[in-house]
Amino acid sequence: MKMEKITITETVGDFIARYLAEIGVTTVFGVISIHNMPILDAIARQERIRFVPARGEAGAMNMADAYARVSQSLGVVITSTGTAAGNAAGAQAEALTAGSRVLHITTQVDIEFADRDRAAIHDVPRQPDMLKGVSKAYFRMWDARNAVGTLTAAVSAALSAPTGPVSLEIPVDVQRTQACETGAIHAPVPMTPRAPDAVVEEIAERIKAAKRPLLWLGGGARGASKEASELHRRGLGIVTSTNGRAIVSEEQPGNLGAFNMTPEAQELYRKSDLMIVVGSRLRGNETHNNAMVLPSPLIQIDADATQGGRNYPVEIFAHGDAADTLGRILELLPENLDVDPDQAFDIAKARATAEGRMRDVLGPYRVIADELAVRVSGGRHPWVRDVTISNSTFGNRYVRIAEPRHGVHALGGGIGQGVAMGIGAALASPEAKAVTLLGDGGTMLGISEMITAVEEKAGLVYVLMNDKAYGVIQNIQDAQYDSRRHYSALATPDFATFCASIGMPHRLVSSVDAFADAFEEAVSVEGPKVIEVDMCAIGPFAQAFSGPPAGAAGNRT
Ligand SMILES: Cc1ncc(C[n+]2csc(CCOP(=O)(O)OP(=O)(O)O)c2C)c(N)n1
Repeated sequence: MKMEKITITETVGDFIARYLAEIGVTTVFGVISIHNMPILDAIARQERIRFVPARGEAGAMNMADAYARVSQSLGVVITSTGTAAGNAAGAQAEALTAGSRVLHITTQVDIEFADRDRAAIHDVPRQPDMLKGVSKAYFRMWDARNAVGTLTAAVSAALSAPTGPVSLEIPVDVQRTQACETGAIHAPVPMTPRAPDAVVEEIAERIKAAKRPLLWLGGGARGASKEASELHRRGLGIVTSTNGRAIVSEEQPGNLGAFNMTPEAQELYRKSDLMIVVGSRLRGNETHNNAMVLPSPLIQIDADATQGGRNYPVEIFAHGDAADTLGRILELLPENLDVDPDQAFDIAKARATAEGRMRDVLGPYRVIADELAVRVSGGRHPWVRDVTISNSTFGNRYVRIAEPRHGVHALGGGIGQGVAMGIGAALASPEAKAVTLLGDGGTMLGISEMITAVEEKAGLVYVLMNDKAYGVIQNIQDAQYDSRRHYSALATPDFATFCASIGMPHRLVSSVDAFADAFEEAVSVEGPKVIEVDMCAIGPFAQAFSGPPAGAAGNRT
């Protein structure tokens, strides 16, 4: 093979650090280890990237995930081989579920020992299999000559629709070798699929003929706010998944938001003569496991070809980018559609009814829900939520957000990711603090990252709903297991003492009337602060929430 002439200027570790900075990465999360030190040492020496040392790889992954969601750019996490990469896997499952643009750079033992089960330190012989299970795509940088190609491919894969976390293994000896000279580094440009003209034309015709058309927007339509809002203005009603909230402003009366499973929503679906689902998985917990009847005909637009007709039979499937496809449909539509003028009023009524019913369930907590509902969107805060009753009831649907990127929650339903997600969201939002809703059970999984929040002076308000239990589990035990409350009582630290020991400001709220003042104070101080809501002092919700599966009466998780 003819070797090209190269000028050796840096190691692969140095090159990786330089590559990331050149393509615009400013923040990287991770945990240092012998197997990633050539990269992290280079990041530190080059001083172009902020490295956030997390307490664990799961937290680092959750931070990178939330950072990616809020910044709408690449989130980067660096872990080590074996246990470290495994620690990140649960959090990466969530990034995969959410389709987050995450680059997971992990490592490998020296290439000579990799995949051979030769018992090198940190070796997991089938690490690639593990990574493949939680990745959109998996890559290995086999040697220095692969460096620019593999990095470009991995970043492109993470950013291109359908977006998702990508794992890249870089063996430690490869990191240490001299890099090959490369040309200028170009930031990868995401590729988006384009729906065929004939399909776009057919969808436009269907819309023109419909009297009560509805647009169901999922997280995949987050980039199509302008187009979806214009379709709404021309006459389409809006309903969203929890991840598709605020793509069209929820201040619009014709937007049902994520109250998508209530009896009133189902009545709207019965009356509708066309639904177009854009960028949504139609998840089980938002469709009664796909048993909920949606309007007919059903049309689907998705950048992910594998999703075509997966959960519901559809008449037309457009494989295309949401913004591009909706934009081209708009060009074929009249300024105002000839639709039933009652539909927008029916939607407003359905939303008000659902919100009223939800507030009734809250009992005393409606004071906190109302305060957050106004403050979160008004202050343009990212709204990060762990899996806790307060999110399942008011957080997921009632508290409004100003922009879709502000909504961050565990789509996969895994508890314990909120503490770290709050940090990632905060670092991606220097303009407004990330407000982060936690349960005490979830907090225990991520609590070590509160130290990271303090160290990084992350602009955060943690609202910790402390009921000293796995509350939702106890409610399920009461409803389905004759109140046998096994394993669901929870010993937690005294949070005030814990916070004091790590330099985290803390305030206990024992009456709902004290919440507004505590919140005001927390958003106005620098850095993070915990507001602990003492639910044992305040008392129960008016109605117990017993989690999924959802009854026909309304939305659950
Ligand atoms: C990773 C993970 N482990 C376990 C569960 C099961 N689970 C669902 S909710 C919950 C309790 C959460 O408790 P807490 O954070 O205190 O919130 P609460 O239910 O009290 O509102 C548990 C254990 C889960 N969803 N995810």
